[in-house]
Amino acid sequence: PGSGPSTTSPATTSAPQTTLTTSRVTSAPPTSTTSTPGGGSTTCPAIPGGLGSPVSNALNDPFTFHGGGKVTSKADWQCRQAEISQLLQRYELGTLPPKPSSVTASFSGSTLSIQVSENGKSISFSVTINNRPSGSGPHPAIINFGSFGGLPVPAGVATISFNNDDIAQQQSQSSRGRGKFYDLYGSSHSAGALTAWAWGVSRIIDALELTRAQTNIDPTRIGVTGCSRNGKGAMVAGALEPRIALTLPEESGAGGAGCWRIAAWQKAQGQNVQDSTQIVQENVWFSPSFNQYVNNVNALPFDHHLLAGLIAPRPLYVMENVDMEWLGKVSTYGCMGIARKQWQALGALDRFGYSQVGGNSHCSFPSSQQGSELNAFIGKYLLNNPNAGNTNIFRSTQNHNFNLDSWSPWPVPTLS
Ligand code: MCU
Repeated sequence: PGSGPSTTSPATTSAPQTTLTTSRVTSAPPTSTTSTPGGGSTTCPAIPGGLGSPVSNALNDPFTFHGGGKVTSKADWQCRQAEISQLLQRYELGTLPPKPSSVTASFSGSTLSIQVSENGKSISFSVTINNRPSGSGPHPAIINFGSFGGLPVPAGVATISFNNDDIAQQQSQSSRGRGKFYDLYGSSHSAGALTAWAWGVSRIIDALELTRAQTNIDPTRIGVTGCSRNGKGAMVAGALEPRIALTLPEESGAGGAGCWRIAAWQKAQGQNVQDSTQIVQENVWFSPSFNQYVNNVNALPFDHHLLAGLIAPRPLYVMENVDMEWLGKVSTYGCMGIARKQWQALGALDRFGYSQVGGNSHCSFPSSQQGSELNAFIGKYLLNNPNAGNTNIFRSTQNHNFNLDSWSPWPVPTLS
């Protein structure tokens, strides 16, 4: 009892698995110049308009472009990531603005002050840098969202406290369009809070690049973490900001490490899980543009395995809690188990971790994830210690009887 669904394949729904919508733009040029997540630009297939993908309760194929072509190389993967980012922004997250025209920063005591101007408007915010290691450096740092949870950060790594609510509020529906991001871009900007926070993380990294000599922090070795709603934020920041070197979402659940389709299926089995229809009522984490799809998530050209895939092959370590049904424990297990196939395709399984344990209350980090998991990820990817331990992790203390392959009925290529 209570051990999750016993069915091992996607729920049978009447939705056909291979029907393309008719809204595809056929006159689009076959290629376009795209900025890839790594910051370069390359010639990529044009992104057709419309939902365009098969309506399917199985999770979308990461290795097929929106227009139907196959992803066969690492260069293709960069194009596919740029496309997935655009699709997520269009239908779920809202638009991530480009780097503003002016970003300046100063560091004094432990306070990093950041000023941003765009289109004649300005905002400023600050973050606190604690535990700056002594020694020559430069040193890595982990940006921690807000005040929930917090990871035990090992010696040698500074912590940066980011008051994400200052950038975009998250009290309730009434928080829509409130916070410094919206002071700069307007209260009707399409970005939901998760996107606005990711923008804020990007400005922190801009500021760290400008103040290297003062902070002695290495802007190429920055991790990001947060728990629960702020874990969703950490996941989206890692996905949208390629300068993040290590992404560490803690108990992010639905809207973070969970997939909409799997949560919908769990809910249909009678489980008390947060799903897309509820989450947009509760808060303003997503763009208003997502509202029209929350009852029809099988039509989306992505799910959160592809959000995670924006990070691949950068390292990602996802922590979840088997005791929290609301977060969608089957959904995060399945979603991340399938996300992992993207690191597999890139020959980077030692950069992907999913660990789901129990016995701890929500956002109180359990010691069972510390020594051999969290410390291994931080050691290897922020402290440059190749012998920090095993980082190829996929485990849950509960057997969910979840058939990963039947929810991902596509081949995994080897990309080179
Ligand atoms: C797991 O994150 C959220 C969850 O999505 C909400 O439904 C609930 O209200 O709050 C969680 C949270 O942020 O707890 C601190």
